[in-house]
Amino acid sequence: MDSDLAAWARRTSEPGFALVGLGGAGSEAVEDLVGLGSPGVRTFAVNTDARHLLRIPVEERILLGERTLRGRGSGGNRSVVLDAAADGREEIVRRLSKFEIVFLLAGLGGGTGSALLPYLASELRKTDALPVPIAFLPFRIELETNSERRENVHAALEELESLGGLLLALSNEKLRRFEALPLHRVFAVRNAYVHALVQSLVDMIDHPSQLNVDLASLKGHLAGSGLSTLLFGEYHISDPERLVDQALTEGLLDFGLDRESSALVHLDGGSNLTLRTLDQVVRSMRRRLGEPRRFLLGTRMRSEPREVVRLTAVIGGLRAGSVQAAIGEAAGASPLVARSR
Ligand SMILES: Nc1nc2c(ncn2[C@@H]2O[C@H](COP(=O)(O)OP(=O)(O)OP(=O)(O)O)[C@@H](O)[C@H]2O)c(=O)[nH]1
Ligand SMILES: [Mg+2]
Repeated sequence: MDSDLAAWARRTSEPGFALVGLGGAGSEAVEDLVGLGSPGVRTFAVNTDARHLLRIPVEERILLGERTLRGRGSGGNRSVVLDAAADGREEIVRRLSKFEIVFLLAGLGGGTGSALLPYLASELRKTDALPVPIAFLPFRIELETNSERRENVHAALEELESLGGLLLALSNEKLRRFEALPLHRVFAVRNAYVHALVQSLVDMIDHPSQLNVDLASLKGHLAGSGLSTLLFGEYHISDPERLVDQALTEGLLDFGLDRESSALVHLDGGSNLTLRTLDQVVRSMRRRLGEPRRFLLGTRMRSEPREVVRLTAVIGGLRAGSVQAAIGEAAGASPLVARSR
C-alpha cells in the first residue's frame, strides 16, 4: 500500500494539467498565458505551420501534416488538417491523454485551429483526460467578408456544441468595449481573463479544501449536465451580490442557459469567509440561474484573512446553438445564425 502511495506521489509531482495552443491564434494565446505564469501546467503548441510553431515559447511542439502540408500551414482548409490529425492521432493522444485536464485553445476561422479544436476535444473525451476547449471567435468584420472563415467557424462550433461537456467560447466582438486600445493590447486583456479562468479551475482541483471539489466530482457533475461552461469572478468580501454579478454578467464568455441548468460553485477566500457570505452567494447564484436542479458547493478557506473572494462556477445546461446565437447577436443579422436555424 505504501509503495502504491509513493508511486502515486511520484506521478503527481509531474504536472497534471496541459495548456495546448492549436494553430496560430491558439498558440499566441498560450504564449501570453505562459508570460503570466503557469505553474503546474505543461505547455504545448500544435500547428501545421512550422515557422509559426518554432516561434512559440512552449515546452513541447507538435507539427502535424509534415509529409502532406510540408510545414506550410493549411491555407484555411479544415479538411486537410483533419487528414493530418488522423495521421498523427496516436502520437498526439498519447502525449496529451496522460494529463488530468487538457486546456485546448484555438482561434476559430482558420483551417488548423477550427479543425483541431473539436477533433482533439472529441478524441480526448475517449480517454481519462478531461478536455477543456477554449474557442476565440473572430470579429464580425472577418465573418462578414470571408465565407470560408464563416464556414470554418460554423462547422467547428456545431461539432463542439454537440460534443457536450465544457466549452468556453469568447467572441472578439465582446472586446469592442476596449476598442480604444491597440489590437495586441486588446488580445492581452482577453488572454489575462482566460489565464484567470484556467488558473481558477486548476486551483480548485489542485488544492484540497474544506468542502472539497476534486476531479472526480467535477467529472461527475459534467457528465449529467449536457453542454457546460466555466465562469469566474472576484470581488470584495463585503458584497456577495456583486461577486455573483461579476461571474455571471461581466465575463467575456458567450452562452445562453436552458431552464434545466446545473451549477458547481466554488468559493476561494480567507479565514474571514463566513457562513453568512457563503449562504448569500449560494442563494443569489441559485436564484439567478432559475433554481437549478443540481447544485454543488465547494469552498477553500486560507489560514489568513483575505479581502477578496474568488468564485469559480461550472454552469451546465447551456442551450444548444447558444454560442452560435451569441456571435450572431454580436454580429447583427449574421448569415451564420440564419444558416443554423
Ligand atoms: N492572430 C490572432 N488571431 C486571433 C486571436 N484571437 C482570435 N483570432 C482569430 O483567429 C482566427 C484564426 O486564425 P489563425 O489562428 O491564424 O488560423 P490557424 O488556426 O492557424 O489556421 P490556418 O493558418 O488557416 O491553418 C482568425 O480569424 C482571428 O480572428 C489572437 O489572439 N491572435
Ligand atoms: Mg496558421
